[in-house]
Amino acid sequence: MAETQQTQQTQQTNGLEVVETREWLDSLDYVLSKGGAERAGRLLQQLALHARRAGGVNLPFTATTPYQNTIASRQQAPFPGSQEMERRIKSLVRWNALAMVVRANKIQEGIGGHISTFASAATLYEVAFNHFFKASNDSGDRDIVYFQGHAAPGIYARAYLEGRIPKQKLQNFRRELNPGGGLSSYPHPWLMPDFWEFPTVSMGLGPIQAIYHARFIKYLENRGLKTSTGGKVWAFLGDGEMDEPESLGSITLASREQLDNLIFVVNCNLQRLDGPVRGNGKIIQELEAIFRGAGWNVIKVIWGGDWDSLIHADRDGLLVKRMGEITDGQYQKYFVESGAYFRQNFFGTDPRLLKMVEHLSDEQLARMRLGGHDPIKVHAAYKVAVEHTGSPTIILAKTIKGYGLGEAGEGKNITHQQKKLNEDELQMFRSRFGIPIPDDELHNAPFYRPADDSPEIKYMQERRKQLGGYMPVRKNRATPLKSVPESHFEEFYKGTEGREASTTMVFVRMLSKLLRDPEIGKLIVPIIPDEARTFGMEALFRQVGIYSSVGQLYEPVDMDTLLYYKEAKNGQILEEGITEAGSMCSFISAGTAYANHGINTIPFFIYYSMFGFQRIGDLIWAAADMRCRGFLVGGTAGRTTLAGEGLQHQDGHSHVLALPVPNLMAYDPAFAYEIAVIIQDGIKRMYVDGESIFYYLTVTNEPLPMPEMPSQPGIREGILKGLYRYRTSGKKDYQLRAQIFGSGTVMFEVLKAQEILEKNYGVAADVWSVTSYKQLYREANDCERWNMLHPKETPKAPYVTQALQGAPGPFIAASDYMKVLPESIAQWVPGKLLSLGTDGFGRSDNRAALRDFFEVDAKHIVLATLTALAREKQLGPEVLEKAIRDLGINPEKLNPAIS
Ligand SMILES: Cc1ncc(C[n+]2csc(CCOP(=O)(O)OP(=O)(O)O)c2C)c(N)n1
Ligand SMILES: [Mg+2]
Repeated sequence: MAETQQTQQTQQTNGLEVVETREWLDSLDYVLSKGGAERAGRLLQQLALHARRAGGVNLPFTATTPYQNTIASRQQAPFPGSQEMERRIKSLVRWNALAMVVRANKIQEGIGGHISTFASAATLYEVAFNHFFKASNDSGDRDIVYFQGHAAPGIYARAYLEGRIPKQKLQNFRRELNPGGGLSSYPHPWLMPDFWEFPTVSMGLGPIQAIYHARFIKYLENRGLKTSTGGKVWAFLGDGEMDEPESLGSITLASREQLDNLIFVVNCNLQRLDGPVRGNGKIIQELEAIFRGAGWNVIKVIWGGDWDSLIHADRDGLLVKRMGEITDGQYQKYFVESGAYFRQNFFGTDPRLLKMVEHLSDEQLARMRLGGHDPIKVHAAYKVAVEHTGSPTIILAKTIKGYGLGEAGEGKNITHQQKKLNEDELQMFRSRFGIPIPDDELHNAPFYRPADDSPEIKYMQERRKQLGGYMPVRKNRATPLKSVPESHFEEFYKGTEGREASTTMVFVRMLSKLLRDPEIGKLIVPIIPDEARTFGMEALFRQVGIYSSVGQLYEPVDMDTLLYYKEAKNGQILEEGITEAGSMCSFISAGTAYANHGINTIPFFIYYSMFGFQRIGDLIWAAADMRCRGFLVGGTAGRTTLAGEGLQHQDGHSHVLALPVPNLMAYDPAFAYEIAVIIQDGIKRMYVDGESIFYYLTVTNEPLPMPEMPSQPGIREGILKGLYRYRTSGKKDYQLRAQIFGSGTVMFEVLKAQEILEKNYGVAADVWSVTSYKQLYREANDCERWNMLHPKETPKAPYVTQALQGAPGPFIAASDYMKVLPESIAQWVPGKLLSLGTDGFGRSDNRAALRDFFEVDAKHIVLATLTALAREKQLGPEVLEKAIRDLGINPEKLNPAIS
């Protein structure tokens, strides 16, 4: 009896609550209709405040909004184009993208390719191509688009319909080496320099680059190097890709810098390669929370127009509540299941929900479109995004992976890898998208392009014409520099006249001179990840200022000092804070501005050499692909030159890691004049001659007297090619001869060894400066291969062989890098080469101790030279034994390479 009473009471309370809720909602509706969204928003804020004051009501924190579209249907902008025409064009693009992959795999099993990524993103791209992507506007500016890498087939398919890519090339998708050429699997400017601008297929590199690119555009504008014209940076990304640390790691920079020129479009097809992105959660909600929290404008495009009337009728929020309960894994299940299953499983939990859809057949239910497949919803979102000011925008669009593939893979876990369709599946796809290809031709998956004067082709051409031309198009938009100013480099040829200077100091001085140059000074972009003081660059703070989009809103603590921390709107230094990845993205933006913006900015990115290739190697690889220009400067370089820092900081391998990057010139200079020659020539090659190369230069912080450039002929050539004779032994009464290579600061140990050898052992050793093993290695390989391919012609001798020809005695190399670096050229050295280097983990100690430990100091170079002579039977082992004793070397010491 008591129980029944209680139930009755609960029902009454519930009933009251329903009535009360309805009254409040009606009142809110009234305010909404009379005062609009803003007024309603203010009212809700006041209500929340009042509730807290009057009743201690604390609204729970929520970073997300309900699982529905951010733009309500009544707010959405009308669609400006012909929906039907655009649907037909999109179908054509879909078909050709699919055919490209299917054909490639028919011709050659296992050649790969992706169908389902573009299938899910087609609407997202097509709406942008037809209505948003600006190739240029009146003032010549344009949108920058980062296309999702493995959606490439769709982008090629469109270019084919536009008449920009011939059928032959489409046929050779992923078979680039076929006669007549083909199309690269993914976006690669190196391989298709007239087409692709950004290599995006290494997940995560697209988003972080887009952020820094958008910021760099503002930098160019604020510094007066570019006029502001409202171009946008678009990045099309995968929802799985958002798990990469690079995807999320810099999003606060975008909001802090108010990058309203940046739009992320995340294709939330809920799947990645293996399966669901968040089977047990909701990726859209998760990303919304992250990006809202970071201050982005978030636009969710979840439900298509088919849902509008249901959502409108959902007065009590039952439907939206149910939408929010379902996990992504379950949504994916609905994509592959029947309408009956959907009805029962999704709506069947509440009779009121079931009632809402009773007028819809199972068939209709199954076809209810998602937001990312609805051009009207997508268009509305883009329009809001491009008009939004004050913060970056992210659009989270829900789609189905493999959309349109049906049984062949729509929404299935295997869909990412699907590249083969049987005839039935092709037929189904063909019919679904209305492609006029007869059944008996389907087995070949032929491409289909209507005539130039067909309504579809005319429409798409007209749309692109209106928007300024085709996309993507990559080209060099800059005019080359006329020359490199010579005078800034001259002082460095003279050396420091006995004063000690580190090569870092030399470099910084050179940079500061270049910054003063009336022609190229403004084009220099110094980029530093919070290391300026480490490199003694703080004088530049004052000289050219640190870039800040808002200027300096505070009184700097060191205002009364000469070198105060000066931030300015037109500041030139990009002081990035502790992010090598972000700094590298700035480097790429500046180093590719010649192509992207027609501006010859010359980036100098200065960082701890250990945190370059090792940490952000993939971005350096991307820079190479992008034909990026500029100078990467590895500071505090060398395993034994950086004193005290130990294992994590001492770099003895960045030059080895630089070897694989084909268009990267890597130098390990010892002297000021070498740096001057390399930088001067580098600017000329990149910005006057327009070569697609960039530079890696190591500089060190050991103060040493910088010598004058020797006056022998060919020295500049030697520096640039990688090797020249720096000092011939002056010893006349020698018994023995040897040749020693030195690089970086270890060169100074080599010079000391030269003296000891002359004085104590009767050895006349010549000293060679090796500025670049990489250059020597590459050139020698080039000769080697030419000789192999031209057996009857006079063989070419590599530069290193020619330069060393006739130099008497064995060869010894010492550097602050791994032994393998000199050994990479051993076969072209005309004699035996013994290499000393710094294999192993670093230690915290001073330079002398480190060089002893790694066996690259003068005494070890002496011993190595004597050993090399002994191996040629010019000395006996007793001399070596005595030398070991005299030099104070412990023969039982630990092997640094493995300790
Ligand atoms: C750094 C990196 N790791 C792994 C891959 C291999 N890969 C290519 S696509 C893909 C799945 C992508 O899923 P998502 O980002 O959701 O894109 P979708 O195809 O679903 O649009 C993976 C793992 C890659 N390209 N880059
Ligand atoms: Mg995905």
